[in-house]
Amino acid sequence: MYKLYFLPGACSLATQVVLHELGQPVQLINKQQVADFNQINPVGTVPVLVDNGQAYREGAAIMLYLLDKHPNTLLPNSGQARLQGIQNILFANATMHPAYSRLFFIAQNISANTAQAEAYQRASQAINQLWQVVEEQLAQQPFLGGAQPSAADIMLTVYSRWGGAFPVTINIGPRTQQMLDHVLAMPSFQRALAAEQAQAA
Ligand SMILES: N[C@@H](CCC(=O)N[C@@H](CS)C(=O)NCC(=O)O)C(=O)O
Repeated sequence: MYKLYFLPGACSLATQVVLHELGQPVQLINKQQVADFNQINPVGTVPVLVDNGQAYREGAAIMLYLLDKHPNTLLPNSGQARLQGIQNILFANATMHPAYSRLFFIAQNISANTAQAEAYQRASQAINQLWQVVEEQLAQQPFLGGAQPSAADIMLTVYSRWGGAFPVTINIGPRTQQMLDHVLAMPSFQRALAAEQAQAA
């Protein structure tokens, strides 16, 4: 069985949703309850996936590892469609995620009120531009990967939930909102949220 180190609501939620989509049992371990997490990941971040005693780090790499290992419809197997799917995963993990990470950074590191307000404003502007890119990509298809949810749609849905924790206005277009609502309602997503809550209790 896979082991997944997670933080409630963090990007590791997308890894858990994908494991459910793949029909893979997973043991969840809350990072906050691990005495020396830096032994597991020297960078201190989740997700960390353990498979057969081997620890895998970095969300996008973990995603590709799992999607290559188990048959699925979340990432095409070959050709241009696969390249586009990988591009979408990297857009989520390496572009959208860091744009949201700025909000967490501001909350934790900038205390002066005016500086904080300005930083939030700039950071949310950058996020909104990225959501606009997503909205345009969804003009021809309901999900980033086409007719059905892809790994990147799951990742973006996890990140979309973060904005509410900060004093910012995040503008999400109607097509994107429809995609997010669909992914959020997927049984695998709801199961992952419930499993995180059960761990916190
Ligand atoms: N590039 C890393 C970034 C992961 C990341 O930033 N994870 C956040 C949660 S979304 C984290 O673990 N932060 C440390 C903490 O909050 O203690 C990855 O994709 O795995």
